[in-house]
Amino acid sequence: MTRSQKLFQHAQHFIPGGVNSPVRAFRSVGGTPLFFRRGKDATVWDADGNSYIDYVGSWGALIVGHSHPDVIKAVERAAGKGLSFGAPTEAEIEMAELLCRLVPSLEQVRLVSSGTEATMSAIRLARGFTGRAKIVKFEGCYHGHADSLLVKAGSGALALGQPSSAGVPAGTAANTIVLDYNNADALQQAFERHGDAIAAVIVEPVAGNMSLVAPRPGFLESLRKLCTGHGAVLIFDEVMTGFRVSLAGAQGLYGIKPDLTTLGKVIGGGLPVGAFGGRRDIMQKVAPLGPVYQAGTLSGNPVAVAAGLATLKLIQAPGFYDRLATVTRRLCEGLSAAARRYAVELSATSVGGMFGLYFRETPPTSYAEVMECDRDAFNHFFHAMLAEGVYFAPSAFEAGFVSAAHGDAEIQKTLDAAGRVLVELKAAN
Ligand code: KE4
Repeated sequence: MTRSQKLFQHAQHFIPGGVNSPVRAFRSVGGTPLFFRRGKDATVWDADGNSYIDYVGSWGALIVGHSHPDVIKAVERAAGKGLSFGAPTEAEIEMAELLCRLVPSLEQVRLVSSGTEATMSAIRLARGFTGRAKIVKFEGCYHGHADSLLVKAGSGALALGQPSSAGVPAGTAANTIVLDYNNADALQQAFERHGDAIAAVIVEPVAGNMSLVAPRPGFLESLRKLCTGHGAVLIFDEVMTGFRVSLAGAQGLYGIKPDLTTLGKVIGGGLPVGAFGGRRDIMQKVAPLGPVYQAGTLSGNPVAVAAGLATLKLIQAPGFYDRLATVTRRLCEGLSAAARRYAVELSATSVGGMFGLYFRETPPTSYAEVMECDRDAFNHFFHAMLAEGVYFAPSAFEAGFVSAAHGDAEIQKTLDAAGRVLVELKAAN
Protein backbone atom coordinates (compact mmCIF):
# COMPACT_ATOMS: atom_id res chain seq x y z
CA MET A 1 0.00 0.00 0.00
CA THR A 2 1.21 3.53 -0.75
CA ARG A 3 1.34 6.07 2.04
CA SER A 4 -1.53 7.98 0.41
CA GLN A 5 -3.61 4.80 0.47
CA LYS A 6 -2.80 4.23 4.16
CA LEU A 7 -3.58 7.86 5.01
CA PHE A 8 -6.82 7.71 3.02
CA GLN A 9 -7.92 4.57 4.89
CA HIS A 10 -7.22 6.26 8.22
CA ALA A 11 -8.82 9.56 7.17
CA GLN A 12 -12.09 7.84 6.30
CA HIS A 13 -12.60 6.80 9.94
CA PHE A 14 -12.74 10.42 11.08
CA ILE A 15 -13.65 12.53 8.03
CA PRO A 16 -16.67 11.87 5.76
CA GLY A 17 -15.23 10.37 2.56
CA GLY A 18 -11.75 10.98 4.00
CA VAL A 19 -11.63 14.52 2.65
CA ASN A 20 -12.60 18.02 3.69
CA SER A 21 -13.99 18.87 0.26
CA PRO A 22 -15.65 16.29 -2.03
CA VAL A 23 -13.81 16.96 -5.29
CA ARG A 24 -10.52 15.95 -3.58
CA ALA A 25 -11.79 12.37 -3.10
CA PHE A 26 -11.11 11.27 -6.71
CA ARG A 27 -14.70 9.87 -6.78
CA SER A 28 -15.13 11.25 -10.30
CA VAL A 29 -11.87 9.82 -11.70
CA GLY A 30 -11.60 6.74 -9.49
CA GLY A 31 -8.63 5.54 -7.47
CA THR A 32 -7.13 6.85 -4.23
CA PRO A 33 -6.71 10.57 -3.66
CA LEU A 34 -3.16 11.80 -3.30
CA PHE A 35 -2.18 13.21 0.06
CA PHE A 36 0.26 16.09 -0.49
CA ARG A 37 3.15 16.91 1.77
CA ARG A 38 4.93 19.86 0.12
CA GLY A 39 4.70 22.33 -2.74
CA LYS A 40 7.33 24.58 -4.30
CA ASP A 41 6.86 26.75 -7.43
CA ALA A 42 5.00 24.57 -9.99
CA THR A 43 5.69 21.27 -8.20
CA VAL A 44 3.94 19.32 -5.46
CA TRP A 45 5.13 16.18 -3.66
CA ASP A 46 2.78 13.50 -2.36
CA ALA A 47 3.11 11.51 0.87
CA ASP A 48 5.15 8.89 -0.98
CA GLY A 49 7.65 11.44 -2.21
CA ASN A 50 6.41 11.43 -5.81
CA SER A 51 6.58 14.82 -7.52
CA TYR A 52 4.02 16.29 -9.93
CA ILE A 53 3.71 19.36 -12.09
CA ASP A 54 0.66 20.95 -10.46
CA TYR A 55 -2.15 22.31 -12.71
CA VAL A 56 -4.62 22.65 -9.81
CA GLY A 57 -2.70 25.16 -7.68
CA SER A 58 -5.21 24.89 -4.80
CA TRP A 59 -8.01 25.42 -7.38
CA GLY A 60 -6.51 28.58 -8.78
CA ALA A 61 -5.38 30.35 -5.61
CA LEU A 62 -1.62 29.80 -6.11
CA ILE A 63 -1.18 31.99 -9.17
CA VAL A 64 2.42 32.82 -8.17
CA GLY A 65 3.22 29.16 -7.45
CA HIS A 66 3.66 27.20 -4.21
CA SER A 67 5.59 28.70 -1.27
CA HIS A 68 6.61 31.90 -3.05
CA PRO A 69 9.29 33.46 -0.77
CA ASP A 70 7.57 36.89 -0.75
CA VAL A 71 4.28 35.32 0.37
CA ILE A 72 5.91 33.10 3.00
CA LYS A 73 7.86 36.08 4.40
CA ALA A 74 4.70 38.21 4.58
CA VAL A 75 2.85 35.43 6.39
CA GLU A 76 5.72 34.90 8.87
CA ARG A 77 5.93 38.65 9.58
CA ALA A 78 2.18 38.95 10.13
CA ALA A 79 1.93 35.77 12.22
CA GLY A 80 4.71 36.99 14.50
CA LYS A 81 2.56 39.97 15.46
CA GLY A 82 -0.52 37.90 16.31
CA LEU A 83 -2.76 35.50 14.42
CA SER A 84 -6.11 37.24 14.84
CA PHE A 85 -7.69 40.10 16.77
CA GLY A 86 -11.37 40.08 15.84
CA ALA A 87 -10.90 43.82 15.53
CA PRO A 88 -9.99 46.11 12.61
CA THR A 89 -6.38 46.14 11.40
CA GLU A 90 -4.65 48.53 8.98
CA ALA A 91 -3.88 45.77 6.47
CA GLU A 92 -7.62 45.30 5.84
CA ILE A 93 -7.87 48.90 4.64
CA GLU A 94 -4.88 48.36 2.36
CA MET A 95 -6.52 45.22 0.92
CA ALA A 96 -9.92 46.90 0.45
CA GLU A 97 -8.35 49.96 -1.21
CA LEU A 98 -6.24 47.78 -3.50
CA LEU A 99 -9.22 45.62 -4.56
CA CYS A 100 -11.27 48.76 -5.28
CA ARG A 101 -8.40 50.12 -7.37
CA LEU A 102 -7.83 46.94 -9.38
CA VAL A 103 -11.43 45.71 -9.91
CA PRO A 104 -13.32 48.23 -12.07
CA SER A 105 -16.77 47.85 -10.46
CA LEU A 106 -15.70 47.86 -6.79
CA GLU A 107 -16.57 51.04 -4.88
CA GLN A 108 -16.68 49.26 -1.50
CA VAL A 109 -15.78 45.71 -0.47
CA ARG A 110 -16.23 43.42 2.55
CA LEU A 111 -13.73 40.65 3.28
CA VAL A 112 -14.92 37.16 4.30
CA SER A 113 -13.18 33.77 4.63
CA SER A 114 -14.31 31.79 1.58
CA GLY A 115 -15.89 32.09 -1.84
CA THR A 116 -19.07 30.51 -0.48
CA GLU A 117 -19.38 33.20 2.16
CA ALA A 118 -18.83 35.83 -0.52
CA THR A 119 -21.56 34.57 -2.86
CA MET A 120 -23.99 33.75 -0.03
CA SER A 121 -23.58 37.30 1.30
CA ALA A 122 -23.90 38.86 -2.17
CA ILE A 123 -27.18 37.01 -2.78
CA ARG A 124 -28.60 38.08 0.61
CA LEU A 125 -27.48 41.65 -0.09
CA ALA A 126 -29.11 41.69 -3.54
CA ARG A 127 -32.36 40.40 -2.01
CA GLY A 128 -32.16 42.98 0.80
CA PHE A 129 -31.41 45.80 -1.64
CA THR A 130 -34.22 44.95 -4.10
CA GLY A 131 -36.77 43.50 -1.68
CA ARG A 132 -37.18 40.63 -4.15
CA ALA A 133 -36.74 36.87 -3.58
CA LYS A 134 -35.88 35.12 -6.87
CA ILE A 135 -32.36 34.64 -8.21
CA VAL A 136 -31.09 33.37 -11.56
CA LYS A 137 -28.09 31.10 -11.93
CA PHE A 138 -26.85 28.94 -14.81
CA GLU A 139 -26.66 25.15 -15.01
CA GLY A 140 -23.13 23.88 -14.44
CA CYS A 141 -22.00 27.06 -12.71
CA TYR A 142 -20.84 26.58 -9.13
CA HIS A 143 -20.95 29.41 -6.63
CA GLY A 144 -20.06 27.57 -3.42
CA HIS A 145 -22.40 25.54 -1.23
CA ALA A 146 -24.96 28.05 0.11
CA ASP A 147 -28.45 26.52 -0.07
CA SER A 148 -29.95 28.73 -2.76
CA LEU A 149 -26.95 28.16 -5.05
CA LEU A 150 -26.79 24.37 -4.78
CA VAL A 151 -29.32 23.95 -7.56
CA LYS A 152 -27.97 22.28 -10.71
CA ALA A 153 -24.50 23.34 -9.58
CA GLY A 154 -21.16 22.46 -11.14
CA SER A 155 -17.78 21.43 -9.71
CA GLY A 156 -17.90 18.64 -7.14
CA ALA A 157 -21.71 18.57 -7.13
CA LEU A 158 -21.69 17.86 -10.87
CA ALA A 159 -18.78 15.41 -10.63
CA LEU A 160 -20.68 13.41 -8.01
CA GLY A 161 -23.85 13.52 -10.07
CA GLN A 162 -25.70 15.49 -7.36
CA PRO A 163 -26.02 18.95 -8.96
CA SER A 164 -28.89 19.70 -6.63
CA SER A 165 -28.05 18.81 -3.04
CA ALA A 166 -30.16 16.99 -0.45
CA GLY A 167 -31.01 19.20 2.50
CA VAL A 168 -31.99 22.21 0.42
CA PRO A 169 -35.70 22.83 1.18
CA ALA A 170 -37.98 22.88 -1.87
CA GLY A 171 -39.08 26.36 -0.85
CA THR A 172 -35.51 27.61 -1.11
CA ALA A 173 -34.80 25.93 -4.44
CA ALA A 174 -38.10 27.31 -5.78
CA ASN A 175 -36.60 30.79 -5.64
CA THR A 176 -33.66 29.77 -7.79
CA ILE A 177 -34.29 29.91 -11.53
CA VAL A 178 -31.71 27.86 -13.44
CA LEU A 179 -31.03 28.68 -17.09
CA ASP A 180 -28.68 27.52 -19.82
CA TYR A 181 -25.26 29.19 -19.77
CA ASN A 182 -24.69 31.23 -22.95
CA ASN A 183 -28.42 31.22 -23.78
CA ALA A 184 -29.44 34.89 -23.86
CA ASP A 185 -32.94 34.10 -25.19
CA ALA A 186 -33.74 31.94 -22.16
CA LEU A 187 -32.70 34.84 -19.94
CA GLN A 188 -34.92 37.23 -21.86
CA GLN A 189 -37.88 34.86 -21.37
CA ALA A 190 -37.13 34.46 -17.65
CA PHE A 191 -37.19 38.21 -17.21
CA GLU A 192 -40.40 38.54 -19.23
CA ARG A 193 -41.98 35.98 -16.91
CA HIS A 194 -40.45 36.89 -13.54
CA GLY A 195 -38.80 40.28 -14.21
CA ASP A 196 -40.11 42.18 -11.21
CA ALA A 197 -39.44 39.27 -8.81
CA ILE A 198 -35.78 38.68 -9.74
CA ALA A 199 -33.38 40.10 -7.15
CA ALA A 200 -30.18 39.04 -8.88
CA VAL A 201 -28.52 37.14 -11.69
CA ILE A 202 -25.32 35.45 -10.57
CA VAL A 203 -22.93 34.20 -13.23
CA GLU A 204 -19.38 32.93 -13.63
CA PRO A 205 -18.31 35.38 -16.37
CA VAL A 206 -16.04 32.60 -17.62
CA ALA A 207 -17.49 29.32 -16.39
CA GLY A 208 -14.85 27.15 -14.74
CA ASN A 209 -16.92 24.57 -12.85
CA MET A 210 -18.18 22.52 -15.76
CA SER A 211 -14.64 22.64 -17.02
CA LEU A 212 -13.98 25.93 -18.84
CA VAL A 213 -16.82 27.38 -20.94
CA ALA A 214 -16.17 30.89 -22.26
CA PRO A 215 -19.04 33.38 -22.65
CA ARG A 216 -20.39 33.60 -26.22
CA PRO A 217 -20.09 37.12 -27.70
CA GLY A 218 -23.05 39.14 -26.45
CA PHE A 219 -24.02 36.84 -23.58
CA LEU A 220 -22.57 38.97 -20.77
CA GLU A 221 -23.80 42.15 -22.50
CA SER A 222 -27.35 40.77 -22.57
CA LEU A 223 -27.12 39.91 -18.86
CA ARG A 224 -26.07 43.48 -18.13
CA LYS A 225 -28.83 45.01 -20.27
CA LEU A 226 -31.63 42.82 -18.87
CA CYS A 227 -30.57 43.34 -15.23
CA THR A 228 -30.42 47.11 -15.75
CA GLY A 229 -33.78 47.11 -17.51
CA HIS A 230 -35.54 45.12 -14.77
CA GLY A 231 -33.80 46.54 -11.69
CA ALA A 232 -32.07 43.23 -10.88
CA VAL A 233 -28.55 43.10 -9.40
CA LEU A 234 -25.95 41.59 -11.74
CA ILE A 235 -23.42 39.59 -9.72
CA PHE A 236 -20.18 38.45 -11.38
CA ASP A 237 -18.89 35.53 -9.38
CA GLU A 238 -15.17 36.10 -9.96
CA VAL A 239 -13.98 33.82 -7.18
CA MET A 240 -12.15 31.87 -9.90
CA THR A 241 -11.74 34.43 -12.71
CA GLY A 242 -10.75 37.33 -10.45
CA PHE A 243 -7.02 38.08 -10.99
CA ARG A 244 -6.91 34.83 -12.98
CA VAL A 245 -7.99 35.88 -16.49
CA SER A 246 -6.59 39.42 -16.23
CA LEU A 247 -5.52 41.92 -13.57
CA ALA A 248 -9.02 43.40 -13.77
CA GLY A 249 -10.70 39.97 -13.86
CA ALA A 250 -13.30 38.93 -16.42
CA GLN A 251 -15.13 42.25 -16.01
CA GLY A 252 -12.00 44.01 -17.19
CA LEU A 253 -11.36 41.50 -19.97
CA TYR A 254 -14.91 41.76 -21.39
CA GLY A 255 -15.61 45.38 -20.39
CA ILE A 256 -18.84 44.65 -18.48
CA LYS A 257 -19.52 46.35 -15.15
CA PRO A 258 -21.52 44.14 -12.73
CA ASP A 259 -23.32 45.63 -9.73
CA LEU A 260 -21.65 43.22 -7.30
CA THR A 261 -18.54 41.05 -7.63
CA THR A 262 -17.45 38.12 -5.51
CA LEU A 263 -13.78 37.20 -5.14
CA GLY A 264 -11.69 34.46 -3.49
CA LYS A 265 -8.74 32.15 -4.20
CA VAL A 266 -5.99 34.48 -5.57
CA ILE A 267 -6.83 37.28 -3.09
CA GLY A 268 -5.86 34.96 -0.23
CA GLY A 269 -2.73 33.62 -1.94
CA GLY A 270 -3.59 30.17 -0.57
CA LEU A 271 -5.00 31.31 2.80
CA PRO A 272 -8.76 31.69 3.52
CA VAL A 273 -9.93 35.00 2.04
CA GLY A 274 -13.10 35.82 0.09
CA ALA A 275 -14.71 39.16 -0.66
CA PHE A 276 -17.89 40.71 -2.01
CA GLY A 277 -18.23 44.29 -3.16
CA GLY A 278 -19.50 46.66 -5.79
CA ARG A 279 -21.78 49.69 -6.07
CA ARG A 280 -21.60 51.93 -3.00
CA ASP A 281 -25.40 52.37 -2.83
CA ILE A 282 -25.80 48.60 -2.57
CA MET A 283 -22.92 48.06 -0.14
CA GLN A 284 -24.39 50.72 2.18
CA LYS A 285 -27.12 48.19 2.97
CA VAL A 286 -24.63 45.90 4.73
CA ALA A 287 -24.51 45.78 8.57
CA PRO A 288 -23.55 47.69 10.61
CA LEU A 289 -24.61 50.47 8.19
CA GLY A 290 -27.71 48.88 6.75
CA PRO A 291 -30.29 46.14 7.41
CA VAL A 292 -28.55 43.23 5.60
CA TYR A 293 -26.69 41.27 8.26
CA GLN A 294 -23.34 39.66 7.44
CA ALA A 295 -20.46 38.84 9.81
CA GLY A 296 -17.39 36.63 10.37
CA THR A 297 -15.02 35.94 13.27
CA LEU A 298 -11.98 35.63 11.00
CA SER A 299 -13.06 38.03 8.24
CA GLY A 300 -10.03 40.12 7.23
CA ASN A 301 -7.70 37.87 9.22
CA PRO A 302 -4.30 39.61 9.32
CA VAL A 303 -2.23 36.55 8.36
CA ALA A 304 -4.52 35.64 5.45
CA VAL A 305 -4.65 39.26 4.29
CA ALA A 306 -0.84 39.40 4.40
CA ALA A 307 -0.66 36.38 2.05
CA GLY A 308 -3.23 38.01 -0.23
CA LEU A 309 -1.50 41.39 -0.31
CA ALA A 310 1.88 39.80 -1.09
CA THR A 311 0.27 37.85 -3.95
CA LEU A 312 -1.60 40.88 -5.30
CA LYS A 313 1.66 42.82 -5.28
CA LEU A 314 3.45 40.16 -7.34
CA ILE A 315 0.72 39.92 -10.01
CA GLN A 316 0.95 43.65 -10.74
CA ALA A 317 4.44 43.14 -12.21
CA PRO A 318 4.60 44.43 -15.81
CA GLY A 319 3.81 41.64 -18.30
CA PHE A 320 2.61 39.19 -15.63
CA TYR A 321 -0.66 38.34 -17.43
CA ASP A 322 0.77 38.41 -20.93
CA ARG A 323 3.30 35.79 -19.90
CA LEU A 324 0.73 33.73 -17.93
CA ALA A 325 -1.67 33.69 -20.90
CA THR A 326 1.14 32.83 -23.33
CA VAL A 327 2.33 29.85 -21.26
CA THR A 328 -1.25 28.63 -20.80
CA ARG A 329 -1.97 28.98 -24.53
CA ARG A 330 1.22 27.04 -25.33
CA LEU A 331 0.00 24.19 -23.12
CA CYS A 332 -3.40 24.13 -24.84
CA GLU A 333 -2.01 24.42 -28.37
CA GLY A 334 0.48 21.65 -27.63
CA LEU A 335 -2.22 19.33 -26.29
CA SER A 336 -4.49 20.05 -29.27
CA ALA A 337 -1.59 19.40 -31.68
CA ALA A 338 -0.80 16.10 -29.96
CA ALA A 339 -4.47 15.09 -30.18
CA ARG A 340 -4.47 15.82 -33.92
CA ARG A 341 -1.17 13.96 -34.39
CA TYR A 342 -2.49 10.83 -32.68
CA ALA A 343 -6.08 11.21 -33.91
CA VAL A 344 -7.56 11.42 -30.42
CA GLU A 345 -10.75 13.49 -29.85
CA LEU A 346 -9.20 15.91 -27.36
CA SER A 347 -9.49 19.70 -27.48
CA ALA A 348 -8.19 22.38 -25.13
CA THR A 349 -8.75 26.09 -24.74
CA SER A 350 -7.74 28.84 -22.33
CA VAL A 351 -8.68 32.27 -21.04
CA GLY A 352 -5.75 33.99 -19.35
CA GLY A 353 -4.23 31.60 -16.82
CA MET A 354 -7.09 29.07 -16.74
CA PHE A 355 -7.74 26.29 -19.25
CA GLY A 356 -10.14 23.48 -20.13
CA LEU A 357 -9.39 19.98 -21.44
CA TYR A 358 -12.22 18.21 -23.25
CA PHE A 359 -12.48 14.75 -24.73
CA ARG A 360 -14.61 15.95 -27.62
CA GLU A 361 -13.70 17.39 -31.04
CA THR A 362 -14.08 21.06 -30.12
CA PRO A 363 -14.31 23.02 -26.84
CA PRO A 364 -17.91 23.06 -25.49
CA THR A 365 -19.89 26.30 -25.52
CA SER A 366 -22.75 25.02 -23.32
CA TYR A 367 -23.53 22.64 -20.47
CA ALA A 368 -25.13 20.18 -22.91
CA GLU A 369 -21.92 20.10 -24.97
CA VAL A 370 -19.85 19.56 -21.80
CA MET A 371 -22.05 16.53 -21.10
CA GLU A 372 -21.04 15.08 -24.47
CA CYS A 373 -17.37 14.86 -23.39
CA ASP A 374 -15.96 11.34 -22.99
CA ARG A 375 -15.52 11.05 -19.22
CA ASP A 376 -13.93 7.61 -19.37
CA ALA A 377 -11.28 8.92 -21.73
CA PHE A 378 -10.66 11.87 -19.40
CA ASN A 379 -10.33 9.57 -16.39
CA HIS A 380 -7.90 7.31 -18.26
CA PHE A 381 -5.90 10.38 -19.36
CA PHE A 382 -5.92 11.79 -15.82
CA HIS A 383 -4.43 8.67 -14.25
CA ALA A 384 -1.93 8.08 -17.04
CA MET A 385 -0.70 11.67 -16.72
CA LEU A 386 -0.50 11.25 -12.94
CA ALA A 387 1.80 8.27 -13.52
CA GLU A 388 3.89 10.58 -15.74
CA GLY A 389 4.19 13.13 -12.91
CA VAL A 390 1.53 15.59 -14.10
CA TYR A 391 -1.40 16.49 -11.80
CA PHE A 392 -4.52 17.80 -13.53
CA ALA A 393 -7.78 18.46 -11.64
CA PRO A 394 -9.28 15.10 -10.57
CA SER A 395 -12.53 15.70 -12.46
CA ALA A 396 -13.60 16.26 -16.08
CA PHE A 397 -15.75 19.12 -14.76
CA GLU A 398 -12.98 21.37 -13.46
CA ALA A 399 -10.83 23.99 -15.13
CA GLY A 400 -7.03 23.80 -14.86
CA PHE A 401 -4.68 26.53 -13.70
CA VAL A 402 -1.19 27.67 -14.69
CA SER A 403 0.96 29.73 -12.34
CA ALA A 404 3.79 32.20 -12.88
CA ALA A 405 6.09 29.37 -11.75
CA HIS A 406 5.19 27.24 -14.82
CA GLY A 407 7.77 27.74 -17.56
CA ASP A 408 8.91 26.10 -20.81
CA ALA A 409 10.39 23.13 -18.95
CA GLU A 410 7.09 22.28 -17.22
CA ILE A 411 5.05 22.75 -20.39
CA GLN A 412 7.45 20.66 -22.49
CA LYS A 413 7.51 17.87 -19.90
CA THR A 414 3.69 17.93 -19.85
CA LEU A 415 3.41 17.80 -23.65
CA ASP A 416 5.98 15.01 -23.95
CA ALA A 417 4.03 13.00 -21.36
CA ALA A 418 0.73 13.76 -23.12
CA GLY A 419 2.17 12.44 -26.40
CA ARG A 420 3.02 9.11 -24.80
CA VAL A 421 -0.34 8.90 -23.04
CA LEU A 422 -2.42 9.75 -26.13
CA VAL A 423 -0.59 7.09 -28.19
CA GLU A 424 -1.46 4.55 -25.54
CA LEU A 425 -5.04 5.87 -25.24
CA LYS A 426 -5.52 5.53 -29.02
CA ALA A 427 -4.12 2.01 -28.99
CA ALA A 428 -6.42 1.02 -26.12
CA ASN A 429 -9.57 2.14 -28.01
P1 KE4 B 1 -15.04 28.29 -1.72
O1 KE4 B 1 -16.17 28.37 -0.74
O2 KE4 B 1 -14.72 26.85 -2.09
O3 KE4 B 1 -13.80 29.09 -1.29
O4 KE4 B 1 -15.50 29.03 -3.08
C1 KE4 B 1 -16.68 28.60 -3.72
C2 KE4 B 1 -16.65 29.02 -5.17
C3 KE4 B 1 -17.42 30.09 -5.57
N1 KE4 B 1 -17.43 30.51 -6.86
C4 KE4 B 1 -16.67 29.90 -7.79
C5 KE4 B 1 -16.71 30.39 -9.21
C6 KE4 B 1 -15.85 28.80 -7.44
O5 KE4 B 1 -15.10 28.19 -8.40
C7 KE4 B 1 -15.83 28.35 -6.11
C8 KE4 B 1 -15.00 27.17 -5.66
N2 KE4 B 1 -14.28 26.47 -6.68
C9 KE4 B 1 -14.05 25.06 -6.43
C10 KE4 B 1 -13.25 24.52 -7.61
N3 KE4 B 1 -14.00 24.43 -8.80
C11 KE4 B 1 -13.40 24.80 -5.12
C12 KE4 B 1 -12.85 23.40 -4.95
C13 KE4 B 1 -13.60 22.63 -3.91
O6 KE4 B 1 -14.83 22.73 -3.86
O7 KE4 B 1 -12.91 21.91 -3.13
